[in-house]
Amino acid sequence: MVNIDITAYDPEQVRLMEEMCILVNKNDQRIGADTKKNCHLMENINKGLLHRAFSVFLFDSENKLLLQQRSDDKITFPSQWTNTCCSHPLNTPLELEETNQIGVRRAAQRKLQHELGIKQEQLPLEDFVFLTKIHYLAPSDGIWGEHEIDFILIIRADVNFEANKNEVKAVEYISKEDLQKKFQNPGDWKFTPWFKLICENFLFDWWEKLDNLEESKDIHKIHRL
Ligand code: DMA
Ligand code: MN
Repeated sequence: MVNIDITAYDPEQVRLMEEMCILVNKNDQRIGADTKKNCHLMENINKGLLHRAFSVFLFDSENKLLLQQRSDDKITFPSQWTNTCCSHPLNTPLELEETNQIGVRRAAQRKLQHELGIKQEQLPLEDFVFLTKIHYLAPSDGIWGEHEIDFILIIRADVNFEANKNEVKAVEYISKEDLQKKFQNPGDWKFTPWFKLICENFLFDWWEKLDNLEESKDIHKIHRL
């Protein structure tokens, strides 16, 4: 494994790089665990290292999607605009539990609280709708990148939030039409690669069918993007 000095980054983000992510094979079967740091170094990714992740898309009662701009302190993909919340289930008994994706749901609840200050009571575990999984690889800046099996979770809720500035620089609710316009004309917005991939392949279709999400479920599939 490569050894990279990351002490010049934000100390809190450096601390979080010690979290233990879940290593998986291409079929999302657990094969071990490694630090968030090792999982996100391109040198390891290029050798095949793959981990489990999730992406939450939160829609309010007007069917607007809550977007976040990642903070400038994030080590991977800083300052980029993306979906409501993304992170990793950790290698702990509670977040490893696979029945009904319960471990991933717990991780989603934990990180929506951590990044956006949304109280867990506003996000019951059973309200997350698990749609499908996406396998993708995306470099960030040369040193860092992502290579994940990403569980897609949709939740519809009107929530109160208070962004954690170490994680999130800005938030914005956006309609489908306005997001489509933003893709045409991004101005100074840069989008994360996984958010772009999900938008290009799935999101606008799911958005049309928010009242019938059952139809959009493909829970045994891993889409390779
Ligand atoms: C990682 O997100 C997960 C995906 C789907 C890209 P992240 O970099 O925001 O993770 P964390 O919030 O744990 O730093
Ligand atoms: Mn990751």
